[in-house]
Amino acid sequence: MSDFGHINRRDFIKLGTAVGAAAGTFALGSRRLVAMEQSLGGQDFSATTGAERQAVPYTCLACNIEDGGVAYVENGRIVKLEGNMDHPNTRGKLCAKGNSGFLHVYDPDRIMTPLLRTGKRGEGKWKRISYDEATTLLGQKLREVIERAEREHDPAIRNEIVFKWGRNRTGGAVKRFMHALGSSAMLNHTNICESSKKVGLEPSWGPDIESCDWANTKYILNFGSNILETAYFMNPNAQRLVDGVVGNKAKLVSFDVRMSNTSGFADEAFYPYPGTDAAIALAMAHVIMNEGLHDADFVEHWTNVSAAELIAHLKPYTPEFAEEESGVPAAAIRRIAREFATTKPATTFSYRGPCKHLWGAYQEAAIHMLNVITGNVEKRGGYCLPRGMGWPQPEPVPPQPEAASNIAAPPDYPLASHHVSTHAPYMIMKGEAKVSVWMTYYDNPVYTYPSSHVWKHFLSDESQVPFLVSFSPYMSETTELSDLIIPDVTYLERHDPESMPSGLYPCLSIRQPVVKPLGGTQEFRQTLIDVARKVDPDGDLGVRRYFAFETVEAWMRAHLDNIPGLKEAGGWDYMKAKGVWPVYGKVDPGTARIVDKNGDEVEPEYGLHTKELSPAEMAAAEVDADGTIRKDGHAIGVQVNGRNCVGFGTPSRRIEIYKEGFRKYGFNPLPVYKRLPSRDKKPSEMVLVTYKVNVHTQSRTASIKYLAELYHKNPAWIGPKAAAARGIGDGDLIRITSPLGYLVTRAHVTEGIHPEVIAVSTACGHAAYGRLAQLRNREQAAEWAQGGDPDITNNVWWNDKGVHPNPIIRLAVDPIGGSQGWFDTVVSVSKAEAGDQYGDVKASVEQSLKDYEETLRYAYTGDLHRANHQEVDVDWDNLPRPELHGGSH
Ligand SMILES: Nc1nc2c(c(=O)[nH]1)N[C@H]1C(S)=C(S)[C@@H](COP(=O)(O)OP(=O)(O)OC[C@H]3O[C@@H](n4cnc5c(=O)[nH]c(N)nc54)[C@H](O)[C@@H]3O)O[C@H]1N2
Ligand SMILES: Nc1nc2c(c(=O)[nH]1)N[C@H]1C(S)=C(S)[C@@H](COP(=O)(O)OP(=O)(O)OC[C@H]3O[C@@H](n4cnc5c(=O)[nH]c(N)nc54)[C@H](O)[C@@H]3O)O[C@H]1N2
Ligand code: SF4
Ligand SMILES: [Mo]
Repeated sequence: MSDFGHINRRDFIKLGTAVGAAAGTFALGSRRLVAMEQSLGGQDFSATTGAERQAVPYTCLACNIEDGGVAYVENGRIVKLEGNMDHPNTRGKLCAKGNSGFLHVYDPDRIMTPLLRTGKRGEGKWKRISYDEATTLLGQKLREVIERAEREHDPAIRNEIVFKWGRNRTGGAVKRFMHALGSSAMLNHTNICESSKKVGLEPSWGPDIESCDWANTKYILNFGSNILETAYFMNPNAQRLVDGVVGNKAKLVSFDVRMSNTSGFADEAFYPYPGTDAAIALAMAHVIMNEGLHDADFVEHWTNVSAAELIAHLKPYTPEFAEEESGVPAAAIRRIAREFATTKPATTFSYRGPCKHLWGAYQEAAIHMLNVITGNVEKRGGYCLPRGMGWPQPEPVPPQPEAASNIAAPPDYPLASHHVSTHAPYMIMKGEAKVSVWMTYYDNPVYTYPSSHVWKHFLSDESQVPFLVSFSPYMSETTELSDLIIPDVTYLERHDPESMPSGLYPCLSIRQPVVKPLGGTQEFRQTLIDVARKVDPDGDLGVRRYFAFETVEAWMRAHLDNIPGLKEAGGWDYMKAKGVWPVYGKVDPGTARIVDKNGDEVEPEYGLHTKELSPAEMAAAEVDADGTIRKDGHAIGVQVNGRNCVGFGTPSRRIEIYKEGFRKYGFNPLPVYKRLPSRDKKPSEMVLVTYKVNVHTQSRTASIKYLAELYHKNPAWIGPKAAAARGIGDGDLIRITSPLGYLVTRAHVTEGIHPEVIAVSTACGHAAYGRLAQLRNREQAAEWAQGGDPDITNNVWWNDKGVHPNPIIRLAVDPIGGSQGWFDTVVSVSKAEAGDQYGDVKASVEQSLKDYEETLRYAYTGDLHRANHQEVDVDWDNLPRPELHGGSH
């Protein structure tokens, strides 16, 4: 970084001289120079006047990593974004998506006013109405449902109010709203995201994700995460991965089914057959345990299994077996296992690659175990617990709704603690739940879900969904089907509290309007306040009292003004000025580490599980025979070597490699490898996988000009042998056919992929989301849109918007974690047929309905469950039914 600054400065002087001489503005150049000399960021100057630009901190949400940013505002317009140097995990750097984030605000196709449908659903005919009219209408619709529930003395009727969200970073606002209305019918997007990872981890050690100490590690095993481009915590993780690999000379070994940019950066990369990571991880564990390379002390004291039990369990998982399943050579598995166990510190990382399969939770649990048996947990340079911070919900907090909702907690998936949202339309179409009002927030299932055509079919049907409301500021594939749109503002114009465990320093951050919401638009929180008041104008329904905030800012104060430490620093006012708390130190320009006043590194805290319970906490506590410390019926810690430690967030406070909760429903309590149906495909078939790219976020950046210019088409990656066998050449038009239908795209022939895999990236091929995303940029903007920006109308040189694969991806859910098996769809690939057009996509709803029935067969209540879990010692004829209550599981 110091070199960078140095070179830049010299260049800058030259530039300043040239510009200054030409334009006669020497003073301007030198003023900027001073700013650059003194700081790495945090100040910016007008290019025209030289005046300092207003700097307003915020938290990025161009993707979900929540980096800290600073917006520079000139004449009321955002002119530049940069990373907040005070954010300990962002360290002053934003990625391409983050840097171009202000284009979300100025998107000419942004919806600038509430809209009421006038034509048929999806026809695109709208009437502009005011926020007052829109919130009144929604308030009435909700009140009708609540009144009917009261009249019929049936709280379950309230569950006809459905709220489905995708990226919900509202700090609990939506849950508060739904609980206030008394409905449990909340659906998130986590089962299409990474829920089986969470369900593999939570019962193992408490939290749903790991935080690796990349920068200080010596060895990294990556299973199916594209850390440098995507991964949860992309920017902060990518920075620290580079710190570790380049700065600390750590070795990176990467398993991905294709040559992702992370695999390309690795010392060694392997292409396993999709869904076989667990076989590889278990084989590595087999080697480590059998060769005595494990951390015997950690296994004995910190897990709920013994070394002997593990060795017995791992017996069948030899490297030769793993080679059979995955194609990764046994010798390599053996060698890497030894290296991983003997290089300290070391860590694994995994994301969607392994877990987005049938039985994905086992895959994650198997990978997790590698860190446990090698004792790398909570060590500097190791595999650490995530570090986040909380904030209180303002009192009064609405109680949990009385009645459980089937669609929020499908009883066939009792372990799926992050819901199974993919199943909702199917369950409703089968009559298992009823909808009166469906609200969709930051959510675009008609584009982002598997068998996305089913969502279009479902949400278009007024008999299934009588009233559909969207809060989106963009006309997405889902929003265009709505009856009512009450547009939110963008993430740069609204308030949210945030805390993301994106590094080893826990911190809080905020979102605040860096400019006034454009054109009279209103933030979602204000809409919630307004609707709650209109549902319950007199307070007789008990809804209004939970939204008694005078302003949204008052709501933020209620979250942040009384947090110990932050309160003394100034609470909300402090956050408005700084954007993040606490500030740990400064970024050292030479090492990019966080340092104190003396230049010494501010070390993150490690060994969180070994923190000792205080005498006050131990008072009246009891210790059971296994060492678990209990108080008031709760496990609060564990005794290890005579010390009373807090331990992990599991029932025994140890790491539970053995999960009794899994066994209860006939799943294997220990991590196992299950051969997937896709592993037994015909040799002529291929497995379709999808992946994300560095410059796009899900369904929501195809309309961002800077990003679309960088990446707008997504030809299918296919290996040279697979292509040759089908007579396919690079760039040829091809058909990818699944049991649901087919799509027509182009081939990108590359060595960088497993020979039996075909990969199509997501984020392209939009059928809505503004003119640029659809390449209809020469058309006029809609009358409800912001309009303007000739850059989009006249300055687009590409003519390919890509092809979206989701309609042909089959619904297939992990019966444990409830997660969609994105990477399980078996396809055939051929040259396009006569008459095929690039971009053709056909998919059958009927066939998807059959897939729904098929995937239920794997659920613990289904006929295929027992056949797949012969080995589990459980009373198969008397598996329990889950206990359901309001809220969720
Ligand atoms: N084929 C394939 N499909 C995938 C994936 C994949 O890898 N491959 N990845 C999956 C994953 S991991 C996830 S998490 C999901 C994500 O899928 P979704 O949860 O559906 O999320 P997004 O596409 O990020 O955004 C949803 C919508 O939010 C709305 N929106 C955008 N900005 C704002 C705003 O400021 N305010 C409000 N109120 N709304 C806004 C827009 O209408 C946008 O379409 O997609 C999944 N789908
Ligand atoms: N740029 C960008 N960053 C993002 C997002 C974004 O949209 N854009 N979204 C964020 C979100 S919501 C999420 S959930 C994360 C997801 O972060 P990641 O999980 O890192 O990203 P994905 O592209 O979903 O999938 C990761 C990789 O899995 C590989 N893969 C597929 N099947 C297998 C398999 O069986 N085994 C192995 N080993 N690999 C396999 C794919 O080739 C792909 O490269 O990214 C986050 N960060
Ligand atoms: S990684 Fe995500 S949160 Fe961070 S700067 Fe990029 S878009 Fe913003
Ligand atoms: Mo995700």
